[in-house]
Amino acid sequence: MDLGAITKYSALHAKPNGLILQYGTAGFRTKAEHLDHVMFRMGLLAVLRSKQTKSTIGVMVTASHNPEEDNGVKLVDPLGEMLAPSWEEHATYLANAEEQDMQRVLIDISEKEAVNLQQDAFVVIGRDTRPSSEKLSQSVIDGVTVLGGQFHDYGLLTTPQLHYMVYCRNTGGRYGKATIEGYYQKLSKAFVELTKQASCSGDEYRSLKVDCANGIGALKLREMEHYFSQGLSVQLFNDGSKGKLNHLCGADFVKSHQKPPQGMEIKSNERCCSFDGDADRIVYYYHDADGHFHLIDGDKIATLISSFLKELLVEIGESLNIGVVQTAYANGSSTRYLEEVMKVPVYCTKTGVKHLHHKAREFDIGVYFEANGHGTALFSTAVEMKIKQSAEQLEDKKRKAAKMLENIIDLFNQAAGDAISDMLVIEAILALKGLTVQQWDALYTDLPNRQLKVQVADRRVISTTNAERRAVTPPGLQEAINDLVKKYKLSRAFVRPSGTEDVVRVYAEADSQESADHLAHEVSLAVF
Ligand code: 16G
Ligand code: ZN
Repeated sequence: MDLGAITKYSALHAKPNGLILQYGTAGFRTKAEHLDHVMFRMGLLAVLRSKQTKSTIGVMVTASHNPEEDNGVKLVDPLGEMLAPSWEEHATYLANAEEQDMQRVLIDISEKEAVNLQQDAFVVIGRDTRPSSEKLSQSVIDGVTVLGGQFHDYGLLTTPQLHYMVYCRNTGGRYGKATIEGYYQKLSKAFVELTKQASCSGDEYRSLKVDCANGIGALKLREMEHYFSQGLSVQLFNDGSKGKLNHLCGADFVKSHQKPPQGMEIKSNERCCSFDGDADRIVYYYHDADGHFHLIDGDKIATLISSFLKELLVEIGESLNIGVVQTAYANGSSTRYLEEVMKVPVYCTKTGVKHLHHKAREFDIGVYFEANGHGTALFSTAVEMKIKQSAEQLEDKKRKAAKMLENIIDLFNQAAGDAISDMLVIEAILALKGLTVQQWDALYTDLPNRQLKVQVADRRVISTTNAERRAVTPPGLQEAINDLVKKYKLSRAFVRPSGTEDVVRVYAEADSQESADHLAHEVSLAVF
C-alpha cells in the first residue's frame, strides 16, 4: 500500500468536519454534496474486500427511491449479494475516519480481515441517472486506483444489473455474460421461449404500461425492449424526459400513497406497473371499471410466483422444498393464503433485502419479496441441474413443464431483486396461465392497513425481536400495543426504528380501513 499516495489523494476528497454517516440497510445515503469522501473511501474499501475474497467486488452509486438531490453508495459482494455485516462496520469506520487517521484505519481493517495486500483487486462500478452520480462514481474510481486496483466502469446501470455483473464475473461466466448485452440476451431469450408456449396471446396480455420513476429503468428498458418485443410491448411513462427522479412517481410513491403515479394515463382494467429510481423494485396496479385503484404489491407478486412454481413442480413430479420469505410488513391475508390455500411454508425476517435473501438461500427454491416490491426467487444449484436433466429426459407434459421451469430460472435475476426481470417473470406467468390483472388481484383480498412515521428524540430506544414483530424496549411498549390490538378484529400492529431515516415506523392492519387507521394512530401515541 502506498500510504503517501493515499494521504495525498484522500485530501482531495476531504471529509466535511464533524460529518458522521453510517452504512445502513442500503449502504450510505444522504445529500449528494456530502458524499464525495465516502465515495473515494468506498473505492478504497472495495479494493481491500476484493483482495480478501480474491473476487470482483461491485460498487453501485445510487440512492434508489430517495429524492434527486440525494445520493448513496453500496458495495456488492462476490455472489452479487449485499456486503457482509462485518465489512459494513469497516465501511462505517472508514467513512468516518478523520483525514490524519486514514492510513491507520486502512491498516487496521487489512489486519483484522487478514487481507493480503499483494493480491490483485478488481472492482466494477455502476451508477444511476442522478445529476451527481457521474462525478461521485469518478471519486470511487479514484479510490480504487490509488490502492492499485483494476476496475471496469459500466457507467449507467440499474442496481440489479450491477449485482448481475458481479455474480457473472465471479462464477466464470456460468451464470451469464458480464455485459449489458449478455444480460439482455439471457433474460429475453428465456422470456420469448416462455411466451411462445402461452396459448392466449391476445392483445391484453401483450401490452403493459410502465412508470419508470424518471430513472435508469427507462433507459435500460428502451435499450432492451426490441429483444423481447415478440412477447410483450411496453409503453414507458416518466421516462426522465420531463419530470424529476422519483417525484410523484415510481414504486415507492405508488406503494406508500396507494395511488397511481402522476404522468400516466390509465384506462380501466389496464395493467400497469412502477419501477423505483434504480429499478430494483416493482409494483403493479390497475383501475377497475368503477375507477377504484387497486395496488398489487410485493406480497401478491410473491404469491403469483410461488403458486406458479409449485404448480410446475407438481406437474414435473418433483418434490422440492419451496419456501416464501416475507417481512413483518407482509399483509396478513397474503401469509394466510400462502400457508392455508397454497400450502407453502412462509418465513419472516427482519426488513432489508440482505435478511430475506439469506433466508431464501436455505431452500431448494426460495421466493422472497418485501411488500414494497423488492424480491426475486433463488434456486439451488442442485435444483438447476435436476430441472435441466428433466427438461431433456422427461416426456410430453412433464418435459414441457420442466422446460418452462428452466426458462423461468433463467429469467430471474438471482443476484438481487430486479424490476425488469420480475416484470418479465410476471408477464410470462400471466400469459401462460391466461390470467388478467383482476384475476391475479382476486387471489386474496388485502387486509386494510396503515403505515405511519413517528419522530422521536432517539429512535434507538426501540429495539425489537421476532423479526421486528415484538418490541423489547422501552419497557411496557409491547404490552401497550397488545392491549390496543385486542380492540380490533383481524388486527396486528408493530413498531420498528427505521434503518434509513431518523424515525420510528408504525404498521397496523385490521378488518376495516377505519380500524387500521385508528390502531396505527393509537400505537403511534404509545411510542412517545
Ligand atoms: C432499504 C432496503 C429495503 C427496505 C427499506 C426499509 C435494501 C436494498 N433496501 O431501502 O429493502 O425495505 O430499506 O427502510 O436492502 P426503513 O428501514 O427506513 O423502513
Ligand atoms: Zn431501489
